[in-house]
Amino acid sequence: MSTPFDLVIRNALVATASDSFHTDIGISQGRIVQLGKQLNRGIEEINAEGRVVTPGGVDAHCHLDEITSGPVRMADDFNTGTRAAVCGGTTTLIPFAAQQRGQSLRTAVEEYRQRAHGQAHVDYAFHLIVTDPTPEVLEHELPELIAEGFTSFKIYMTYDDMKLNDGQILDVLSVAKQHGALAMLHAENADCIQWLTRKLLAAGNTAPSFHASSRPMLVEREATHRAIALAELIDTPILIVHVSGKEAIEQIRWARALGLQVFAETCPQYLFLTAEDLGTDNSYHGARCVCSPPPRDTANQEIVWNGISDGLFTVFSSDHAPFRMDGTQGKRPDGREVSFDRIPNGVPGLETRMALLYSAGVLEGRISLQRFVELTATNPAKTYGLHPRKGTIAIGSDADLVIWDEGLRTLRNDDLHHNVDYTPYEGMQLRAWPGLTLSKGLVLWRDGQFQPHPGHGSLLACGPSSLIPTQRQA
Ligand code: DUC
Ligand code: ZN
Ligand code: ZN
Repeated sequence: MSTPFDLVIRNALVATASDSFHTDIGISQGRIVQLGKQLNRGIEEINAEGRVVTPGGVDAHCHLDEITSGPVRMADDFNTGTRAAVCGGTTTLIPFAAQQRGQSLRTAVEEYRQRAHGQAHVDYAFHLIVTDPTPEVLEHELPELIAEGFTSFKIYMTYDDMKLNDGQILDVLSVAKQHGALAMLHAENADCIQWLTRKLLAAGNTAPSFHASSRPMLVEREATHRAIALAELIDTPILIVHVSGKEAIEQIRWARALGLQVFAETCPQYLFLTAEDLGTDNSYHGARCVCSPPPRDTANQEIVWNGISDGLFTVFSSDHAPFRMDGTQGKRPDGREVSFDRIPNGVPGLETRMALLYSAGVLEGRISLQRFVELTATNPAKTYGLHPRKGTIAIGSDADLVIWDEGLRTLRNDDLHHNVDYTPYEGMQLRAWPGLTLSKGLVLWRDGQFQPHPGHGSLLACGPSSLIPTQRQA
């Protein structure tokens, strides 16, 4: 008698980025080893009859346990962040190892490795954040880290403690080109934001709602254009992160029309929130939705939806940046209501990303199931060099899967598993939620129950991005 599979998922309607097909899925030692009908028995079997099965989500932009200044602390570490991810159908995360100015990049990576070690329920990789591109970083540390599997890095064009000037950006892009890495750009014009902030504060406009006025669309448009020009000068691909609306999208379409390799990411906050969620009065409630770039308006939401459906966007990420509303370490530093420019930036979204797009995208007819899989799993895995191990359902891939439950439900923070005390999407009607999440063959979420396995997740080394033509790689 043939050896049984460790697990067989029967009668699945599997969706990949290119197809949908009915199949059983045979899993052994954490990998998909066979696809086909009427597979041999498994030691364990799950019947997925009538249900859609997609690859586990790959969230390629989230912030966990980052080192912050003053009293502020991120609410999620690698344990609670990956817990929330699993319960929302995400099985691979790519958070950041952020260099602090004056610190070696290598030391930063070691610090984040330690922070994550033994904590994560699912696999993760790191993007680097380069804030101090010294000759040592550019000539030695970055090339060595790229060779070790840290093949992407984020460059900030704003935030005083992190931003690079144009010359520094060119330096980092040139290392990316030479060594086959991918640079991700946070595109907002720092000087314009600073100037507008000064004026707003001087006029006594301190409420969270003024966060949006201090970062209008044009500051994002200008920086997006500049990022594209800098990348063009170096002749290297870039990815613009968290694109919020029309004017930035126009720049990206323009660049693409010229044949430049400019990729783009958007996030749930630009589909489901508007600047009105930051408040229309002086109340502090809107602090919960303060993130950068800020949410825009419903017309911009529609334009972002167009980019979701017509292929403009390469990846759909959460930009989960977890800060609590209560206590002293989150949106109220030291327990105080602060002016808009001092509110920690970010919204939680690791757990809700997949279900929001599945509900409002697939089940409301805006995008196909294939495009959903492409945006939430396959493209992020390809973009950051984790495909085909991650991001697809294929023989040899890790058995990272989601079995979907369709049916109306109301989104409540009380039902979520992050360590944040709110969700910006409280009360929204959803049409689906993951019924079961499998990570490397292990059931971690089933019928509303989380089955913890801290340490089940390990650090992945990323290969070169599939978006970068091979002749560019060193
Ligand atoms: N913006 C960022 O650039 N990072 C974290 C959160 C945010 O709002
Ligand atoms: Zn950013
Ligand atoms: Zn971010």
